[in-house]
This record gives sequence, C-alpha cells and structure tokens, in this order.
Amino acid sequence: MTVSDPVVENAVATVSRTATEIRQGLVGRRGTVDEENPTGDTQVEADVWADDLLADRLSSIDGVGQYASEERPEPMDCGGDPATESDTYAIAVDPLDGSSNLRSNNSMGTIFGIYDARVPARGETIVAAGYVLYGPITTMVVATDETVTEYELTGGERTVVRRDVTLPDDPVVYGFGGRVPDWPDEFREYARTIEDELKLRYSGAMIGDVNQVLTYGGIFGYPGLESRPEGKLRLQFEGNPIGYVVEQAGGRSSNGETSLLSVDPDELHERTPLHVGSAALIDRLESTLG
Ligand code: P6P
Repeated sequence: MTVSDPVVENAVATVSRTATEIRQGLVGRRGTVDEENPTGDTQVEADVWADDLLADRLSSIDGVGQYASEERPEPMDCGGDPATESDTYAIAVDPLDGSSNLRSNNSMGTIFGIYDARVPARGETIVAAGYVLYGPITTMVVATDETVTEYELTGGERTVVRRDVTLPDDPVVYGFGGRVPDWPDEFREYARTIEDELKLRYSGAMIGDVNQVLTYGGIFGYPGLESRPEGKLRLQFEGNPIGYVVEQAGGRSSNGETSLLSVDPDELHERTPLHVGSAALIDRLESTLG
C-alpha cells in the first residue's frame, strides 16, 4: 500500500530501502566514536553511518526541503522551503534510536517525521511519521492522516502485515525510563498504580517499547526527572513522530500536561518528557501530574 502524496511516498520508500541497508551494516559498527551528538550522547559508529546514508538518500528527493537529524547540529537545506511551498517538506530523523543496545545486541529503531513546515516545528505540522524496528524481523510502521500501517521489510521491499493499526482497548504493558529515585513524587505515585495493573516491558530502545504498546496496549513514558526536569527524549526526532503515530492509532501522547504535538518548540534539539499510549492511561497521568 502506498501513501497518496508522491513526495511522502518517495520518502517512506527511501527510509524502507535504507533501513534494510542499515540493518545489514550494523555488523562491524558496534564501537563508539570519539564524538558526541548535539544533545551530548556518545555516538556509536552505526549512528554516524546510518545518518550519512539517510541524509544522502532523503536530501536528494525532489520535494524534501530540509533534512534534520538527532546526529547533526543544524538542518541540512536541500532546496525548497517547507514553510512556503505546498509540496515541500522537512524530514526529521533519529537514524538509530537506542543505538546503545547495539553493544548488548537488543532491538533498535529508526524514527522519521515528515513536517509540512521548517523544523523545529510543532508536531501538528506532521503529515506522516513512522519508525523501523530492527527486531527479530525488520518491520516498519507508517502513520498518515488517513491510517496507520505495519509492514515487514525484506530485500528493500515492504509488505503490509497490518492495516488500520489501532491500540487495543485493554492495556497490557508499560515501560518507564529513568531511575526510580530520580522520578518526581507525582510520577512515582502514578507508576505505582500502573505497576499493580500492567506487565513491565522496558528495553532501553523506545521503538521496541512503543511497538509493544502499539501491539498489546499500554503506556511508554520517559518522564521529566528531578535531575533533568526537561526529560531525556528529543521533541523533534522522537516525541513528535512517535506521538503522531500513537495518536493516529487512537491513543494519546503527552509531555505530562498536553499533547506533544501541540508544543511550540524553541530549538531543534530540545528535550521533552514523553508519554504515549492508551488514552485512558495518559488522561490518568495528566490528572496525577496536574
Ligand atoms: P535509558 C535510547 O538512548 C533512548 O533515546 C530511547 O530510545 C530509550 O527509550 C531511552 O533513551 C533509554 O534511556 O536512560 O533507559 O538508557
């Protein structure tokens, strides 16, 4: 199944083909490089390599006006202005989300958001978003304003395995990041109620955990911490794209107060508390933190 907008479809197909290459190239790129990304994370060889591949491929698509990445300080201007030209978009990616899992050989992902605006931008300007999950099987979830679709990726091709993906009504799993002693009291109070109701699923890579929530129902969160009230995850590259996917699947997203997609960003790499999942669980969270 293709996406109706040709530029968006081209970008989705490009991510799909590149993801197959990224997965094949992980072997031999598990070491760290002596560099940090713009938010201070130590870069793994595969981070830089995946970013270079995606930048090269996506920036050359006619209709992509900006390429922005968690690994690059500033967006790359690719020709055309997403703010003024109707068929021109900005693409923001987290090339290898959870790359620290490479060392322990656990799941990771590639996240992308396609904004009809120059980034940094509100998540409400997203027209399509999704992620690739490098699990036992390489899968891809793509959300548009019409529907959410899951694909299996093999040999650069994508095969639909689930159409009109929606969060199950009855939540089953939860995963919360950060250390428990570093959680604010109100969040710890909320987490205790959830722990009594659901099963813990936390892998160290948001995409693996979010995919569990999308499959079984529940909640994933990385709250603002006492030591870092702004949270860990990045709004443009993780919060907005994943918030869009989950909201399009009938769930909710929140920074603890409101939908992630409604947040006015101040800068490209700003962090945010991030919670996504079943609407009732997010509503409860906001009531507890409010
Ligand atoms: P922690 C990976 O580094 C990441 O950005 C997300 O994919 C993941 O959910 C989170 O950080 C893990 O953070 O503090 O548990 O290592």
